[in-house]
Amino acid sequence: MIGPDIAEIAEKLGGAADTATAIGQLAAETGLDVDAAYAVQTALVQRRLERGERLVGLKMGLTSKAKMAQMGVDEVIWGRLTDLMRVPDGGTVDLGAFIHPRVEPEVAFLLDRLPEPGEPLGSFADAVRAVAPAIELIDSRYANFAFSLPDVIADNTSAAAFVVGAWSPVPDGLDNLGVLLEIDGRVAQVGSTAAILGDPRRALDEGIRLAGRHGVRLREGWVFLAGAATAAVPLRPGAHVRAVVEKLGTASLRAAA
Ligand code: OOG
Ligand code: MG
Repeated sequence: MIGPDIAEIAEKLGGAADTATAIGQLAAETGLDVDAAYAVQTALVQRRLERGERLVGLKMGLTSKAKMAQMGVDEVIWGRLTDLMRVPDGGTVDLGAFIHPRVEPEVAFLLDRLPEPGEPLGSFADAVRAVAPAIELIDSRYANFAFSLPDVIADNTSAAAFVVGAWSPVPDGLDNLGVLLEIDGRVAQVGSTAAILGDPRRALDEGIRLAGRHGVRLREGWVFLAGAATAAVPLRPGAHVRAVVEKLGTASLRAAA
């Protein structure tokens, strides 16, 4: 039997992102399973690298129950971040580049040297140099933001843009910090870092393990987004978005009017 055409699916998803035009789901009709979906993601990100973008990190998805419930998918997933996706803290994003953007509050890690394959993972403090509040802007390339697990993996887990606030040294506990997502000064979502796999540090273990299965190693200097602590909120023109994480501070962005 001939398997799904990885390059063709990556081209469709890449085209959808480039033109900010939604497409229909692809996995069911092409027989895409999780492994093939990661192969599509690799090809999709390769397309960006060929245009001169650089890999700058990894992101986790669906690490919180709120997100799993919102999206109707219940497995932890990971995707890749490139330099072009990064928006400076307090920066403005042009909504014309997106289909139906949503924002979610996250915790980011700045990675230190990670163990070689086979070497035991030392302490979290050895692997992570600093921590920061972050906002992820997700933008599914699928119509109505609706997808199956292989669909969202192929679509680089809806990655579109991200903002990282100021880095701080790793505090003692990261497992129960209050998280707010504010839109125009009003609280839109409330949560806790406990929502991220019980402790966002666990997201790093999962990221190393799951990406490792596909031969991807996390690199020193990379940004690691541990996953949203709350459900995501639609980003409207002119909105000012701020994520607040207790002890870590804030990250913000503005949507152009
Ligand atoms: C998939 C990406 C989920 C998170 O933090 O849980 C994600 C989606 O919801 O479109 O980035
Ligand atoms: Mg996210």
